[in-house]
Amino acid sequence: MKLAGISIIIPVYNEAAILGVNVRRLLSYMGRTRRPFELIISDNGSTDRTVEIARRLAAEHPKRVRLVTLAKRGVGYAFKTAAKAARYEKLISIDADLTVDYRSFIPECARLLETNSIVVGSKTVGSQRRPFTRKLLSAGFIALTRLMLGIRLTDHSIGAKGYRRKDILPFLSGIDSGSFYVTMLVYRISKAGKRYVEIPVVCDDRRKSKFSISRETAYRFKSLVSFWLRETLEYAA
Ligand SMILES: Nc1nc2c(ncn2[C@@H]2O[C@H](COP(=O)(O)OP(=O)(O)OP(=O)(O)O)[C@@H](O)[C@H]2O)c(=O)[nH]1
Ligand SMILES: [Mg+2]
Repeated sequence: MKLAGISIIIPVYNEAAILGVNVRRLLSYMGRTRRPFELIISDNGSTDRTVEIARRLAAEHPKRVRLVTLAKRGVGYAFKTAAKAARYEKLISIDADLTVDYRSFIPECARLLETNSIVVGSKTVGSQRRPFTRKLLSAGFIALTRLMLGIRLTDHSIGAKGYRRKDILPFLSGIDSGSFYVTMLVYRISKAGKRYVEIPVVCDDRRKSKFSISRETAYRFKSLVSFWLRETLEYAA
C-alpha cells in the first residue's frame, strides 16, 4: 500500500546554530520511511543566518526542502502560510530543536491523522525535562482552556502537532498570528464535530526558549480571555 505524503512544517526564529544539522537529521529519517514528504521551513523575522542556511538547504534538496520567508512576525502566521502552501494532506508541525522524539511521533501522528483532524503530541501525559517555571505556566494555561473552552488537551504548544489539511483550511484565515493558533484550531475543529486526539510524547528541552516567557505568558492568557469573551458573546447573541 502506498503511504500518504506528509508536509512537515518547521517554524524557525534565529535557529542558525542548529538548523542545518537538524534538517539533515529529519531528511535522513524521512528518506528511510519511504513516504512522499517535504519539509517546509517557515521563517519570519530571523536576524541571524537562518534564512541563508535554509536557502542553501532548499537549493541542495529542491524536491524535499522548501522555504517560506515572511516579513510579518508571528509563529501562527508562519504556520498558516506554510499550511496553505503545503503539497500534502497530512501536516506535521515540529520544533527546529527536535526536542521531541520525532521518530516515534511522526509515524504515530500520520497513522492517527487517518481518523482524526488534529493529533496533539503532549509532553504532559508523556514525559518532559523542561524548566519548572515553564511547566507551571503551561499547567495554569491548560487548566483555564479546559474550564473556559472545554478543550480536553494537556499541551497547547506549537511543536509535535498534526493536522489534516483539508479540515483546518476553512479556519486558517481566522486564526491568531501568535502561538494561540493551536488552541483556536482545536476549538474550531471540536465545534465542527470533528475528532482530535492527544498522544504522549517524550520531550527533553532545556535550552533557552526562543519565546520571551513573560511576554508569551501574558499574550496567551490575554488571547484566551478575549477569545472566550468573543465566543460567549456570539453564542449569547
Ligand atoms: N516562524 C517563527 N518561528 C518561531 C518564532 N518563535 C519561535 N519559533 C520557532 O518555534 C519553535 C519552538 O521554539 P522553542 O524556543 O523551541 O519553543 P519552546 O519554548 O521550547 O516551546 P515549548 O515546547 O512550548 O516549551 C522553534 O522551531 C523556533 O525556532 C517566530 O516568531 N516565528
Ligand atoms: Mg524548544
